[in-house]
Amino acid sequence: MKFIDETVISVKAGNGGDGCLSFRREKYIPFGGPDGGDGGNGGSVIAVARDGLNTLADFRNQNEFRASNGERGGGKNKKGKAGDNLIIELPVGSVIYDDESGNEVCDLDSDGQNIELAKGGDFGLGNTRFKSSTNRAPRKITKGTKGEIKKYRIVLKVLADVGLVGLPNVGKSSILAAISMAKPKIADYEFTTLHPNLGVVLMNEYEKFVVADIPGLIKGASSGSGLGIQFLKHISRTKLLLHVIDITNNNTNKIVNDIAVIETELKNYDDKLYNMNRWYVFNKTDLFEEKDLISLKNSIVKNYDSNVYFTSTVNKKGLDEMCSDVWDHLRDIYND
Ligand SMILES: Nc1nc2c(ncn2[C@@H]2O[C@H](COP(=O)(O)OP(=O)(O)OP(=O)(O)O)[C@@H](O)[C@H]2O)c(=O)[nH]1
Ligand SMILES: [Mg+2]
Repeated sequence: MKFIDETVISVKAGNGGDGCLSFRREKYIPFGGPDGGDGGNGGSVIAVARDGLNTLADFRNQNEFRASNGERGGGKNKKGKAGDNLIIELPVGSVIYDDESGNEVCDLDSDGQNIELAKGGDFGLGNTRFKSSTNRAPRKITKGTKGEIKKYRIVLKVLADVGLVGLPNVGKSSILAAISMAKPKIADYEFTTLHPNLGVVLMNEYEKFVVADIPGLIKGASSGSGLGIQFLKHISRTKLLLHVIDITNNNTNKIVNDIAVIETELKNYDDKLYNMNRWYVFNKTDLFEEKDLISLKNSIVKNYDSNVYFTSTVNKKGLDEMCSDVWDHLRDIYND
């Protein structure tokens, strides 16, 4: 399944119009002075982010865009008409990369945000501009400059509804794999996940939500430890965080401390992310005898006042209930 839409576009800005070489020709004035006007600027190509667009599909048919050239200047000091800018509308969430260098040029993440992709050429000067006391009949003009030609790769980030966060090795990717069709790498060591993974959770034929699994965070991640916290940006626009905790060690103090580590890192990243709805997912319950699990649940749950789930990706316990609550929660938000 492909979640990320991608396209390459070529853009060409308009050339600036040349300056005009002209002299006044009027009855009874034999040696009219210079009257060549300036050219017009070339049009630029500009990308604008628009809410309501959600794919890059339109670009499959058209991937070359040209803004119009500026016109040449005219006699009687007439200025050439400027070329029109060409506006390309992109969905919010489009990230624009320079196709040659691979560098990110812009992340269009709000409606109306815009960026110039190719700058129109500057106008050339007409010969009137070169008139001076020593040269009353200049034959000099300048040409308009060329519009920029560029190539960009545009990647549309699919926005996840839900983000999975937690320490490394707690089972985030395993949960994503268990509830969606995604096939993230899963292994028994820390930092298995190096890049965010997305998965679609199908509730029924028509209803689904998108979950993002990001690399594990550790203490000090906000000051660069481990893989850092830059991946949090991928979940900063989700509606709900699922904080996954490994309960293998069966030690309430350790579990409470582990939770605090992640909460500190979220807070250090951004208050908005920290204050987002966050539910707790205590994972790896299959490693427990039923009675031990019950006493652990009793000692943990009282510490937290948001939703709490006890799950296992081995026997799939707790996951259906969690997904169904997530779906109800998202529906409430989106239907508002
Ligand atoms: N027994 C048991 N093991 C699990 C469960 N969920 C995950 N694991 C194991 O825990 C280990 C880590 O799982 P991952 O899904 O890679 O963990 P992660 O949180 O994505 O780890 P990072 O990507 O490194 O942050 C793997 O060996 C999984 O098989 C579970 O419910 N029960
Ligand atoms: Mg992982």
